[in-house]
Amino acid sequence: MEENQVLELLKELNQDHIIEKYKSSSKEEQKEFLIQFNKLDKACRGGFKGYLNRAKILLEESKNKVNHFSDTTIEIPDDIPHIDIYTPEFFELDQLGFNQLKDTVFCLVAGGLGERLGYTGIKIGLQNDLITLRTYIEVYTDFIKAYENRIRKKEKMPDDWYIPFCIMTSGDTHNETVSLLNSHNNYGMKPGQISLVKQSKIPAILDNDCHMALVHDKLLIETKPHGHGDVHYLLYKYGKAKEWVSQGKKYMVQFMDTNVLAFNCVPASIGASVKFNYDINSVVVPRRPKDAIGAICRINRKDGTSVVQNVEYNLVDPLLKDKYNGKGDIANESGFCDFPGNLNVLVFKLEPYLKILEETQGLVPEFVNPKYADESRTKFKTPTRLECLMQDVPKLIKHGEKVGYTYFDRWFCFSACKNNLLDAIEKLKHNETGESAFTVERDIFKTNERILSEICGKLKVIKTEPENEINIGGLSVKFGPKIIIYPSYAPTISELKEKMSKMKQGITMTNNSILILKNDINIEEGIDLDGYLIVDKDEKDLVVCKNKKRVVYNLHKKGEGQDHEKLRGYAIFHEN
Ligand code: UGB
Repeated sequence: MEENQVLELLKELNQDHIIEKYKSSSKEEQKEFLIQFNKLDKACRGGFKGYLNRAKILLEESKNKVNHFSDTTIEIPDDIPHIDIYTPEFFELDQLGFNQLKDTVFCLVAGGLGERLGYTGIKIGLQNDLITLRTYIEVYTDFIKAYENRIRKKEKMPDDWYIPFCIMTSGDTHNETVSLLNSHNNYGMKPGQISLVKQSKIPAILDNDCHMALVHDKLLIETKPHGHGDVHYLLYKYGKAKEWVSQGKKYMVQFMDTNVLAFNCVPASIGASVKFNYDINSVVVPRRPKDAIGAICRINRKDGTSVVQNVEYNLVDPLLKDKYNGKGDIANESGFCDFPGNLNVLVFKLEPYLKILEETQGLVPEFVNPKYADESRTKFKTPTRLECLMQDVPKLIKHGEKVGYTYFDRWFCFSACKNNLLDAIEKLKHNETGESAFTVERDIFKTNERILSEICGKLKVIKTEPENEINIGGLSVKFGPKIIIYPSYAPTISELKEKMSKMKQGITMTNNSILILKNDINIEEGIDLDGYLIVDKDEKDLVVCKNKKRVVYNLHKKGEGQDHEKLRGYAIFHEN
């Protein structure tokens, strides 16, 4: 659009404050504005006109507190299969899913800025434990490479075969993602294996009249992220879903940026999609009150139909108060809510998914969530924007595609890094979930300990000395035995269990020891550990390691240390 068309459109859209600013700006600023305006017009679905029209309707509804659930009743969805990880059913699904991995693609949504976390870099570049210092992206690519390795071990695959890995970036994360990938040689992925799709930010809105916000009084429109739901539009727009279907790929797993434990349940979730013939399958776990995860509810409509869907966390409390228990988001006797929680680990059968994209362009419904400045609900505390959610694809289906949910134990597959240290401490003190860098690190060790002892029955921890325990902001945090299992050692729980079952004596370790298992190796006899041990080659005899090496956790003063240490409030040092 040329200058006069832009100004006309601004007039039509009731943006006189921008026209005024335009007129009082320099030629240089005007030029920059016109470039931005044209880019944003393309980025918004339906251009500025479409975007602001939709915003107007949604803001009006929000102002009037329109309740989209008014004609509905809410029930606990009671038909979600609970996959008991201790039973043969889990291993059947794990194996079934593993068999599909050669025809599966992975898609990571990583466009979020992580405002609650307050990390300076992109979240996938953050170290998820301080012992190996592996970043999130490193662990994810390690899983994909380990899957490929095991598939090649089982069957002959063409040399140029790989599991495609797509990453959704955004204006906030794209450049850093590209440079992270470049500086690590794409983490050993093959040429063409990683594809990036970039979401655009969209205009921020000042008030119910849809005046657009300008950046710090400059002649530039302020922009904000549109939400992770953009992933579907981008997979449509860039032709990725179509490309994968034409390559014969069958399933796609979508996942979020900071939950490495999700990979414990990925193969079994694909297996559940196969066994129950789900077109769309979401992983769910027990949900704690006030958790920042959506609640999966059965919604019965007035016309007699019903649907099981995610109710996003900001809506859970008022909805349950109004429609369910009169009390809101509270715990039952088990300490959890009656409704399971969403993890955004989504498994799609690709053919029906592509059909949905072709019919809808992957445009999941938008919503608005303004923080109002006062009771009149006309002005906002900070500019707002429309958002959309990746878990809302079920709202697009028209042909009876089968939507399912698969329920796992929470400790097994969920621990995300979302909150800064202070917020996490406050949440934990109020018995809420911390979801921060130190809770993820603690949970990785604990989960591996439980998998080896409870699921594989092969770990004995001997308490000989005090736990590594530090006091973070008044909270006592125990790290216990630190076990790190690389995907290269066992990319699936089935393989881990098999390897462990062949280990004659199993693993005995003291409660402050560190054990790292790496590479596709076999340990025939077992491990007896009091210290720090990396096992990365075949071992026939009992591996006895008594080196008294320890990892010591040292509290940091506020703001001290490197960024990934600041986020945790501590650093480690290796003691000999
Ligand atoms: N993301 C993008 O790629 N683009 C965006 O514009 C925004 C985000 P958040 P939140 O299991 O923990 C989700 O902000 O609000 C990426 C689910 O909606 O962490 O915590 C971003 O990079 C909720 O139901 O999401 O809520 C990240 O990878 C529940 O599943 C992902 O999207 C919850 O996560 C999520 O972004 C959870």
